[in-house]
Amino acid sequence: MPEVLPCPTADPSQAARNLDRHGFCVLTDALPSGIRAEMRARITEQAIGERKLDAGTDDGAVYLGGAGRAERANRRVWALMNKGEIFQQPLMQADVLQLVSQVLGPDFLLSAIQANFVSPHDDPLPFHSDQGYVTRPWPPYSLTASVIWMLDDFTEKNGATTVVPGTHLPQEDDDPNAMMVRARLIRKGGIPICGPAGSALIFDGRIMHGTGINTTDATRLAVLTYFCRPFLRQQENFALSVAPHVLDTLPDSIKALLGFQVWKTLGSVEGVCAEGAIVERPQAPTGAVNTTGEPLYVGAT
Ligand SMILES: O=C(O)CCC(=O)C(=O)O
Repeated sequence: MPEVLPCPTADPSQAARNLDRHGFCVLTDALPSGIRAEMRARITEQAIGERKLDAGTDDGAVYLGGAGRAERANRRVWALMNKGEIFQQPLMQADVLQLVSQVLGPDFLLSAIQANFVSPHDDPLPFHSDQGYVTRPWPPYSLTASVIWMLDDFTEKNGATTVVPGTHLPQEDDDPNAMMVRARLIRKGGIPICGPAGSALIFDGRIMHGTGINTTDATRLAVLTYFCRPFLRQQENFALSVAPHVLDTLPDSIKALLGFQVWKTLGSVEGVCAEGAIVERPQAPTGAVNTTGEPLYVGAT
C-alpha cells in the first residue's frame, strides 16, 4: 500500500513526527503575515535593483550545467543578511529552529540565506540533494537541513518545491538494486509540497528535491535557509583572522587552502560562483539597493 504522505500542520509536535517519519514536514503559520509582506516587498525591490546592476543570478547557467536558458531559470537574490533587517526574522522562529535541530542536533550553522523566484514557465531546478557534494558513503545522519519559507501559497501549479519521498533514507550505494530503485523514483518525479503562504517546509538535507514548473501567470516566491552541522567549517576563521593587506599578497594556492576557493558551490560569495574560482570581497554595492540599483542603507542608524 502506498505510504500516506504528511499534510501541512500548524501543530509543531505533529510536524516533528512528520519530519521524523518522512524526512520532511510543512509547518503552517510559521511566519506572521506582516513579516511575510515586508520580506516580499524588500526582496522584490532588491531583485529589480539587482537586475539593473546585472547582479543576482539565474539558476540556468549554474545548476543546469550551462544548458539552462537564463530567461527561463529561477531568479535568486543572495546574501539576504545584507539586504534588510527583516531577514533576521526567519532565524528567530523557535518552532522551526527546533525542527532543524531535530535533523542536525542542538548546534548548527546557517550555510546560506537567499530568495528564489519561480516565474511562469521557468525551467525546473533538477532533482538534487543539498548535501550532494559529500563523498559517499554518507554517514547515517543528515549533514544539512533546509527550510523553505513560503511567501506565496505553494500549489501544484505554481512551481511548489517537489521532493522524492524516501530518498533521505540511508542508501546501499554499492547495491545495484537500491541504485535502480532510487533512479526510478527520481525519474518518476517528485511530489509537489503544497502549503499556504507563511508555511515552512523543513527537510533533511539528504532528500532529493527540486523546483516544480509554474504554469500560472504569477511568480512564486520563497526564502531559502540552508543549515549545516557546526563541524562543517575550519578551526580558524580566516575570512576574519587574515588581515586584508596580508590576503592581498598571498598566492592563489594558499588562498585556496584558507577557504577562498569555491568547491562544489561551497565558499561562494553573492551567488554560486564558478568551481575553482578564488573569491574576493565583492565591490559595492553588495547590500540592499532600491529599484534603480542605488544603495539603501537598511539597518544603518
Ligand atoms: O525554491 C525551491 O522550491 C527549491 C530550491 C532548491 O531546491 C535549492 O535551492 O536547492
